[in-house]
Amino acid sequence: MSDFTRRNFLKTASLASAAVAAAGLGLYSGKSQAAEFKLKFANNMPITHSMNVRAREMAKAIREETDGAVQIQIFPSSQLGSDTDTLAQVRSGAVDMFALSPVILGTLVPSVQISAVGFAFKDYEQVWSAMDGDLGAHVRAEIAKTETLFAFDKIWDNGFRVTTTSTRPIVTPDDLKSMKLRVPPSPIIMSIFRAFEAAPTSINFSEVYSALQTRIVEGQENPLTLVSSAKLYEVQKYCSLTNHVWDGFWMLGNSASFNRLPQDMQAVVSKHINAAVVAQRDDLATLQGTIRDTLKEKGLELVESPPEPFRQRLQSANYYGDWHEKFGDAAWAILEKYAGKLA
Ligand code: X2X
Repeated sequence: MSDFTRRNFLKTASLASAAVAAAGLGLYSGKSQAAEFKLKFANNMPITHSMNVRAREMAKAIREETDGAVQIQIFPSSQLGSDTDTLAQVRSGAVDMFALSPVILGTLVPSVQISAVGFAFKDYEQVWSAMDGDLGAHVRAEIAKTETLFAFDKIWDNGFRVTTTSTRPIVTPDDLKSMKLRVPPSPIIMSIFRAFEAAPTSINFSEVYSALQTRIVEGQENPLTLVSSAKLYEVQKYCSLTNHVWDGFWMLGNSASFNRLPQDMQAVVSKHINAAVVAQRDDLATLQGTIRDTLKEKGLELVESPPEPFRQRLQSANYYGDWHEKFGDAAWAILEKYAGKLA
């Protein structure tokens, strides 16, 4: 008998006579038991994205290890609403878990955007040391201050954001001038493209494909792996390797929903979530090897955009100075501990 089955048995036994408890044993043991706890997990990624592939494995492992007591239902592709809507739902508890990028969570908790400062992280070694280290811990503490939300330990990978367009390639910052670009509902992403004097407009990811298709905007910016899995290559021509911001997805939980679970079940859920995230990071790392060829085969024209002129433009627009002031000296020092001096 597993711990969870045993506990259910004891619970039953304390409520009823021994004879009823004995019958109850048959009811509670085995995997056919009805879920005691159903948790809704929402995200904006396509069903084929590594996040959702690993989330399905994670849900299965959690169901098995809790003998069916905890059931996680996955809602990919913004099925429950746009990111803005779903953020409201996870705050109210209508959704129990939500994978959300720090750049969008910044509309609620501005300080979490610190991981998305432009051209801060040079590579994944810096990213994971920061996010699994003190920078991640700082941000999770900020999220916990909301009291309604918390973040699990590990952040899913989205990737380094690049810029796709249908009208012209982006090689230097000047190419962005007045360009109608979709950005997520995100203060920090909005600000970087304002510094480049583009014409950024906030659109939720669920609307991006159609906004590009109908040419409401000329371009958008997202990691190569997502340009591929969301098939944005079908409605874009150029892909400029700007790599301006690293992005991930915090696995947010509604605190009250999670606290309803007994502590041992909480531990099982956290363990499998963190394991799924680590595996998903590896999946995207493996994909990096072939993603450029995949996108070229789909007809995208890949363009190099050397970072230095972009970084200089941010310096002269006082982008680093402004964000340093907003995040504060202490948080900025944590970022620079991993990313090196930024200004
Ligand atoms: O909306 C986006 O661009 C995405 C999918 O990258 C985020 O969730 C920030």
